[in-house]
Amino acid sequence: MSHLDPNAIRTLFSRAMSTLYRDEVPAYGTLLELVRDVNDATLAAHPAERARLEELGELDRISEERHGAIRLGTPQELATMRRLFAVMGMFPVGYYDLSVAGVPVHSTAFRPLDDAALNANPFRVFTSLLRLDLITDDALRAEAQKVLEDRRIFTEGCLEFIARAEAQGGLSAKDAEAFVAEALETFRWHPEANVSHALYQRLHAAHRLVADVVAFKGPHINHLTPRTLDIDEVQRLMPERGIAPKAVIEGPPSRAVPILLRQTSFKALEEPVSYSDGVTTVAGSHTARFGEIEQRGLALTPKGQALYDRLLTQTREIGRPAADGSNASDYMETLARVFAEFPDDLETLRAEGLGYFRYSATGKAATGADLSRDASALVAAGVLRADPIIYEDFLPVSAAGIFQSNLGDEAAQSFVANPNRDRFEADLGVPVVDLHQRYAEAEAASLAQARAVLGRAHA
Ligand code: OOG
Ligand code: NI
Repeated sequence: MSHLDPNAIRTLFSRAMSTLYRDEVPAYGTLLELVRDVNDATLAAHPAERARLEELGELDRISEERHGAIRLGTPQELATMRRLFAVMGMFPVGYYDLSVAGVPVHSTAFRPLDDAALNANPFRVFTSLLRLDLITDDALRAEAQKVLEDRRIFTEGCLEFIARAEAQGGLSAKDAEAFVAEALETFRWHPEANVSHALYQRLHAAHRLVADVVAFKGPHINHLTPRTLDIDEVQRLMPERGIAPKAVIEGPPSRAVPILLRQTSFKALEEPVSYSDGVTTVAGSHTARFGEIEQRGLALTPKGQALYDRLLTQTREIGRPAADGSNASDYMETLARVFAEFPDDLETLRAEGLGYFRYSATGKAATGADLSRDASALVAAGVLRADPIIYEDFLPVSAAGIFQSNLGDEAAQSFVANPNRDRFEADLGVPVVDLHQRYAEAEAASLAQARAVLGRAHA
């Protein structure tokens, strides 16, 4: 029996998630329309960029979702989630400790690994695991743990399809469709909470995020994120469409050469929820779900990442963005000023080893002497070209900013930095893929291949 390509299963899944979420969160549909309008206007104004995207085959799915996010409660949930995403060709890349930023979770991103899979569909899911160990109230921690251990977030059908995919090495097209329908149930919103109103309030007082994970029957998808070609413009236009953007865009400032990842979101909506202790039902609300947009750029080497981290720290020492937006323009100005130190043309970024590049032969003949020269010399000689490798991962400070702005505007609680990657990987059941290694390998492979092409042409 032939199996459906895991990339195709991922596309079935990301489209189903998009439909589900637009249905559940109408403001998200409004954001998607705005993103599409701004992308259309940007492409119309920049024909060369349009032609480049067309050549890359990216044009027809330009405004589709690039990622989503969930928050899990137990190690078992995380381990099963890893198996579920593997069926769709998504694997855990990177370890993000968010305790530093006052959010009691640590995270990874399940995503496709190689270029072909990323091109087919880059959809990723930023997946966090609640760290009950950071909750200091022993009694509350025990109660929360009990609630989490008793819940079942996967349907029986979903678990059967995962096992079948593992046993057979894949799923038929028919099974894949049924699997996606079952998997969708895990990410759905449940307006009936899993706890009493009193317990919800205690969880909420410990940390809003604890309530968001523990009080519900499943890890509702808390946002989806399409790609925008002009994030500043979408941020500016959100209020005109009746949606409230978070105070600032996370990540680097606007630049000639985009680097890493810029993100912003609209603030989470207050939604009706009913709480029950088994006898009485209480009507209340919960704030969790929002919409986000992203714009990606050059992946940075460890050297480039260190420069980014230093400049971001420097910016935030001058002033952190306030949740109410009161210092937003000051913050964005400081960010731009401090980041002036970061080279902003492709040639310098490459020459200084700040970013990762994909090399290819231009078709111009190389001389015998050329063959032994280094990549920079070959680019200078016009026989090789270097294109930026796009960053496919996340940024911990930005992720914390996205979390915070959607947990409400009250003061952020802080925890002592407390990464525990070993624990996370033990819970996950596998080590996470190293974030930099993938880019370094892609660069090296492209260079080796380009050199081979030059060598053959010369021989
Ligand atoms: C995840 C926030 C992180 C991103 O894009 O950095 C994230 C969450 O709120 O659960 O999605
Ligand atoms: Ni996100």
